[in-house]
Amino acid sequence: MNISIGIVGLPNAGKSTLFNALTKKTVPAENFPFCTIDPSVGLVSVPDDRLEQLAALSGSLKKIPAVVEFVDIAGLVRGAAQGEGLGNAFLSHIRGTDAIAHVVRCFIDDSIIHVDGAVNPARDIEVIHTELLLADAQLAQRRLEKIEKEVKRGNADAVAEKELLRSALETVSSGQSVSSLSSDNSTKRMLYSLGFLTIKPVVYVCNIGTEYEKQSVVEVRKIAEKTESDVVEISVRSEEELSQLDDQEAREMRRELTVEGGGIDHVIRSAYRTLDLMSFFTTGEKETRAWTVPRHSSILRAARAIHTDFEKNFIRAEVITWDALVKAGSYTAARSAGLLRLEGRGYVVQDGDVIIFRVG
Ligand SMILES: Nc1nc2c(ncn2[C@@H]2O[C@H](COP(=O)(O)OP(=O)(O)OP(=O)(O)O)[C@@H](O)[C@H]2O)c(=O)[nH]1
Ligand SMILES: [Mg+2]
Repeated sequence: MNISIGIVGLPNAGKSTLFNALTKKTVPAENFPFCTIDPSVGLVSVPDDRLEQLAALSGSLKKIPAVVEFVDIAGLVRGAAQGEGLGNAFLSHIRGTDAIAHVVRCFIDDSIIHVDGAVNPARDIEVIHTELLLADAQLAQRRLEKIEKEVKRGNADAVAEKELLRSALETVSSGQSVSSLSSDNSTKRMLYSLGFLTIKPVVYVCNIGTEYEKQSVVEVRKIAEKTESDVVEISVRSEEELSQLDDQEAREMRRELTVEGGGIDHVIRSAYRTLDLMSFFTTGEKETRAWTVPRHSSILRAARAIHTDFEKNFIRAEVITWDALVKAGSYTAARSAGLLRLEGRGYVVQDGDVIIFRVG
């Protein structure tokens, strides 16, 4: 399963432009048979220098990065939850994603229409947030009606769900996201599976263009702070233009435009971090590959990321951190220096581990 991020925001905020810039960096199709998705869904590789260094060490024929799926969602407008604009269809696209990249217009350009007449990031964020809260309120209400019969019958699961739905409804009615409701993991999972939108983590992407007021970004940061969300500042249009040049040309152009490098990479990394994911690696002559698992995963969970048989038939693993391996120069050198640790079922994988699985 791919991790997927929905690009959300008002019309003309720069979502599709961001999507295009991101997907120019997309992974080669042959590595990913599922790569041909519809035009608004793209797989983007997570930039990772560790992968490069490990591939060089092993002389790998192939490098396979971790990937994140981005989904370009059409602009939400006030009233979307009531079916305005393209309304509910878009809310359901957001429902299918794991996290939200919220593009906020900060750039000033009179030739690009703003649906509310003027640039105002705090108001824009509020408009989107309100629609998501309304959609969540409707979801809770509908679900409450649906389970009422079971509740009356005394079904314990339904009674517990009703309790949870009622607190979710109360929370969103008071203007708070469902994510503020609980930090306990099993409750969170349940809220996720019920399909709430405001439980999803958010990365704010300030589209600063080539002209903007510093205050705009300050306002976005203030809002993001409340939920400990990441903020990335980029000029989406410049990034899209730069993504069409080769590396050398892009470097020169950046100097001319005084646009800092790595803006798009920040968005990708930030999404990855927001979802509390980490990577472990496998490396050899055939390929070096980054695998994505949730932080604090057990070695068995890591084995499952590769293949369910690896989890079932797991015997033990040989583990080394990526930098120790690169420093040693080769697996053989690392092994003879006693740097490979033997780990059993109880091991908790660390970000950057390089692993050899021994399976029966
Ligand atoms: N000046 C300026 N224009 C931009 C920038 N980013 C995007 N635009 C322009 O704004 C217009 C809308 O951009 P899109 O990326 O299509 O916006 P969107 O958010 O996908 O809009 P909808 O799909 O309608 O919701 C286009 O004409 C872009 O070229 C920017 O950084 N500066
Ligand atoms: Mg668009």
